[in-house]
Amino acid sequence: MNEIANMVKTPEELMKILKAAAMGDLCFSHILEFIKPGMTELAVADEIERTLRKLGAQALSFPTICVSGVNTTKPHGEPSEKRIEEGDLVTMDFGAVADGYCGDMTRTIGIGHLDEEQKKVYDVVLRAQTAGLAACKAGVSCKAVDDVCRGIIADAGYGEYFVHGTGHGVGKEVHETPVLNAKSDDVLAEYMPVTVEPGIYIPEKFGVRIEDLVVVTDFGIINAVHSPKELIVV
Ligand SMILES: [Mn+2]
Repeated sequence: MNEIANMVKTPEELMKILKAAAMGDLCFSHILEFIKPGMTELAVADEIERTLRKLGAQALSFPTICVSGVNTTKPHGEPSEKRIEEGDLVTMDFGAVADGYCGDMTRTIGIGHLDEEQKKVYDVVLRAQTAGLAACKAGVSCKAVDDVCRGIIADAGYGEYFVHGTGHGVGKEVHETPVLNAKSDDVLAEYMPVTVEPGIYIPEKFGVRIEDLVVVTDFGIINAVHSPKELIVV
């Protein structure tokens, strides 16, 4: 098991993580106004990074992901010169560093119009993510949280397409312990910041991921991310 002292954060550290997350929310609301069909993934990724820096980010938690259409099938795809088109899903995964601590959030949105399968998969990921958040509480095993997300996605028939773990701790580094996956023996404790980020990636079609960064407490979570999660089509 990983060292609990490294996973539980002080109030001062948690405030810095909340601040980084707040920058992410402001950035996302700007991007919803900014993003238009015809823009390249790289142009939108650049705008995300420019906006985070303008908000006061001292650095980025990791290179921004902005992928669209078939590129959303790669969970950690890099933004390309591909233009964002009507009918695309767009997945944006990004984070600001505030006072040395990382933010991390992901939202997937639609452009113009979406088909029934895209909407259905979005709904499954959202239900898995919501249930995963509801399962997080001090004393609960990280594997149990992963099981909750994985179970909902498997029951919907997409189990083979959830190809990564459910989440991770966050701090000075964007990927810290605990690890929320099927093999983890970590247990959640009060004041651990963790992400919950299930996804479904259907080869040659599209992918969806939704990620929040939350602080675990004895009664549940305090969600540091407030951006909407109902399906947004711009
Ligand atoms: Mn993450």
